[in-house]
Amino acid sequence: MNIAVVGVTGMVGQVMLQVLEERNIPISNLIPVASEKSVGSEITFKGKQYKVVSMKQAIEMKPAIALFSAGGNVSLKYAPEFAAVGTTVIDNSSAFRMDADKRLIVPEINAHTLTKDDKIIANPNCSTIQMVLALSPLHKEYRIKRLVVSTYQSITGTGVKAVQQLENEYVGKKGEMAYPYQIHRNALPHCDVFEDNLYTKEEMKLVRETQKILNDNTVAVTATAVRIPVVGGHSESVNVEFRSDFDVKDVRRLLSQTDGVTVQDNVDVNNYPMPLMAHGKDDVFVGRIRRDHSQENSLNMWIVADNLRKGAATNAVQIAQYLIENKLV
Ligand code: 11C
Repeated sequence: MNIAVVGVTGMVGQVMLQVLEERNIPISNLIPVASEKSVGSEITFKGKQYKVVSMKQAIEMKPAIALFSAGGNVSLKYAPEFAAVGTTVIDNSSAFRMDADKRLIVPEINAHTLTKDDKIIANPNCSTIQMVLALSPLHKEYRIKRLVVSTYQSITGTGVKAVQQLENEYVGKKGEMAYPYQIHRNALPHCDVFEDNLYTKEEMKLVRETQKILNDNTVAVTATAVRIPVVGGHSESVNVEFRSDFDVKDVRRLLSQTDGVTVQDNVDVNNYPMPLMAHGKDDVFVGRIRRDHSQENSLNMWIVADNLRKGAATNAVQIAQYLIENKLV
């Protein structure tokens, strides 16, 4: 099977290669694609060298699957061109996520809705993926009424320019700024651009994408997304109000039975999820599970995941794996 990785030189593209390799996806020919300035350079995959090709060359090769992570504009322009030659595109940008005719997939939750006709499949935003994966089994059992989420997001979500900014600030060096302010020793209540409603786009993704993935527009969501000087993963403090009551023990049991979720919740030994330990792992880690005594049927929890893995590359590769295993490509 020919698989293209579009945006192969970017942070998510690089992790996509790692995950494709780790999961032993049956690839007869890898097609690494990047912007014109990288065309002709070489990347290593499974110990073999591959030349980076242009978008046009990649489309001519008609790959079965193209994993896209090169920004929304590239996706808007080229994903339909790949789809037109029969390629199934798995797009990590926000370009198609809210299109009514495009699937927004977290495989453990809704891969079963995919068909051969889905030629452009959207990968959700990182902060949404980790939250919905933990919430989906609880929604099925107790029906979520409202979510209040605050995120603590890794600079790797912004990209390599932000990582460079933090590294420069750490050693007191001047350089290009990814953010309007210093990120070292700081917290910016500002992820992505502000919308007219005074929320950021990142915050509104948590609202809209959650409703779409849970297939339930009655779930009310309000979010504050914060960038912190951390690499390794996004953390989220989530307050959940359910329609029916629950037992915290059952919540822990449901979560520990959920594919892709690891419960780390023993405060007696200071056991709780942190981005430092989630880094490089594919699971979503959940801890600090406790009843919210200020309101009925309510729960607090802390959710951490590697935003470049389950939040992006791993989720996309899992979609590819599902398509291959179910002969949908
Ligand atoms: C962040 N969630 O951490 C973003 C990065 O819509 O896929 C990914 C943006 C997206 O800033």
